[in-house]
Amino acid sequence: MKTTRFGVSMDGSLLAGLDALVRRKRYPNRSEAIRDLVRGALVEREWDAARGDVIGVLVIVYDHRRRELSSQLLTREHRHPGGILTTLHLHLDRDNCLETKVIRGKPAAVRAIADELMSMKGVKYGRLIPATAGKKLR
Ligand code: NI
Repeated sequence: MKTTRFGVSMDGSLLAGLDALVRRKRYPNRSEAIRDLVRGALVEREWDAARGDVIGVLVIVYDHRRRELSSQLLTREHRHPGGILTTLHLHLDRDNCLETKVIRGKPAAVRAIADELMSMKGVKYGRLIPATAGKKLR
């Protein structure tokens, strides 16, 4: 495939941020960093536009001492028996638990399940990572 060069303009602070990213992630150059960012954005777009099932990985951190949160999470998860394929639970410290959940379904349904869990009181951090193999899942 032919590679095309093109100019990119950005202000100084954004460029400083890009250079910091290049150093931190050890990219060989700015071009590779920009290519990676574009690929990441395209994966997410492809994921959202998919007609079939997609996979999302949800990461949440919550305070397990928060009253009933663990059982409320379980109750909600049981409403989506086919959606949440697996959960990994890690006791982060005395108070906090980290869970990753692999969710499968139509893009909007996966986002809805993730939003439902992330928005619960006591969930301190939540992030959904769209995952794709770059083609339709069977
Ligand atoms: Ni725990």
